[in-house]
Amino acid sequence: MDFEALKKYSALHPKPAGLTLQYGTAGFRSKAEQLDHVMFRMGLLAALRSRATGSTIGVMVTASHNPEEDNGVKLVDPLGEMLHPSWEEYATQLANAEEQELQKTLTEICQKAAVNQQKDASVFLGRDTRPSSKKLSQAVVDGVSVLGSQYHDYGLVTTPQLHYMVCCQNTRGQYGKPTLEGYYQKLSKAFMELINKSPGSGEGQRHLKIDCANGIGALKLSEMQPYLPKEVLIHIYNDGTKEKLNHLCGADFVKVHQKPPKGLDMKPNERCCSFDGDADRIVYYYTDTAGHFHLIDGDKIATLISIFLKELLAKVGQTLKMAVVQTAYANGSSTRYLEETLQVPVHCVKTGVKHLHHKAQEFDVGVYFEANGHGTVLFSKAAENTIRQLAKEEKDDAKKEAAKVLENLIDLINQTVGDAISDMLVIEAILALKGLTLHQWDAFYTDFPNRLLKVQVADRQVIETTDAERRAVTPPGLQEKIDALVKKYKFSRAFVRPSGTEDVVRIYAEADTQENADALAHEVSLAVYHLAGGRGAPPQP
Ligand code: G16
Repeated sequence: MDFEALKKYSALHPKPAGLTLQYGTAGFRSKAEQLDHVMFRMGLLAALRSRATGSTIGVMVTASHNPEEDNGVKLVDPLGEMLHPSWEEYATQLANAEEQELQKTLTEICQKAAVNQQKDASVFLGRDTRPSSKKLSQAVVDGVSVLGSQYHDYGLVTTPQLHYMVCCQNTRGQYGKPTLEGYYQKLSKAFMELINKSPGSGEGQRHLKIDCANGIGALKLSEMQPYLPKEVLIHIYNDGTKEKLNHLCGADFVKVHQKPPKGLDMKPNERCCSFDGDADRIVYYYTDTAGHFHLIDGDKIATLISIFLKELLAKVGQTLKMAVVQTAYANGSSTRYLEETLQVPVHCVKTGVKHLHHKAQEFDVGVYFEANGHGTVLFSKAAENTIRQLAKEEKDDAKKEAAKVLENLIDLINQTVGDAISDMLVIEAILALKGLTLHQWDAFYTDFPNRLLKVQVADRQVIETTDAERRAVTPPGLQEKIDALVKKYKFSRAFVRPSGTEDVVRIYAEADTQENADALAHEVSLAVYHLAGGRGAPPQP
């Protein structure tokens, strides 16, 4: 390591003394002006991680669903997964080391993680459309370069595209070509083959309105459009030319507020969906003829995909083990439907794609979705090989056809991480193949009335949770209070947890009526405010 160069470059990206930031649910997130040193240091860390794994590592500059003024960084591991938890700790140490401790901290990480500094290193970079992203991404380049690592800067890409590139690179092209063209070609080819099999194929066009949250999704969808079949007409809204990123639009806004985004005009029964700021989440919605808004969130997406996969797996006659992974935010009605009606095992894990992804890897076919629309499907290598072999060699025509559909799905799904573009195409293909309208899909089950709220506290880390975040362990008395409040309402539950991407505590409540869910969520938010050091004025109903 060239410590002189390190010192020189680090001085160009100084750490504000005393500032500490935590590696959160999906990397670091903060106000953009606080992040220059974090980016430089994550460039350093990516180079070390690359040497430790002997693989290319990804660095994505984005704060996803957060406001435009924020920014953040997500690190991508060799197969396109989120950074391994053992390295999250190193990331936090490195980000928070004061200037004079930087060299020592780096040396310690190299020792603990047995990094061979003679090895080559390679880093892939990407960034979202935030005004601050370009400069912050240059800070990553400085960090990567000062440790002598190679890098390839993809510039503006969606987060899942970067995950995809990293996986393609490290599997030496087995997963696909590590180029945007390769991504568009692989997905559109699989999509085309699926759509051509649908009963309505050739009978006119399918329209879909997409709210791109004024973010990167708009750019990349436009690029992909020429690759898509003419039967599928996508209409892009909130493309970032007029309004601010994520402002009153995007998947997070639609999910939390349960209402349409600004800037997208909806006619009854039109198919609409929203991406989030870096296009790794998607939710669908429509209004009925009476003008009522209907949200189809990640839980319903998981259900649609599970139904379809279960039918196909039954047709190919394979006893592949399938399961669904959710978080505590999953609507109770979805869990019940999956377990009781569909008879698919469901597992609940902590919030964060890394936790869902990890659990889903335990099954032949693991479907994971957060209610907020972040999710994908994982196929084990063995399951994928079996399916591909059946698609090629099976004698029974019906079985062979089902295997081919599964094979196309495997190619269409971005198995590295939740991907709004890929998920949208998967959903469109399933709806077309099954001849389903959004109304029919929505009617699979009825969500229990629910409410999501946020409360600001002085230090959100005072709340510690257990049981996949469904119970609070600290501060003392909070869980007892929540239990007492929940008892007041029928068919109710509630939980609280500190966000790992925003400076807030999140509150979730379900009850028998919307009024009761709202009341319960409000009462729990007051309990958090009073027992966990609320900031500002108490929450209002
Ligand atoms: C990230 C994570 C998601 C998580 C979300 C909210 O999404 O990737 O798994 O659900 O943050 O996390 P929290 O409740 O801890 O703030 P994104 O789309 O913002 O990167």
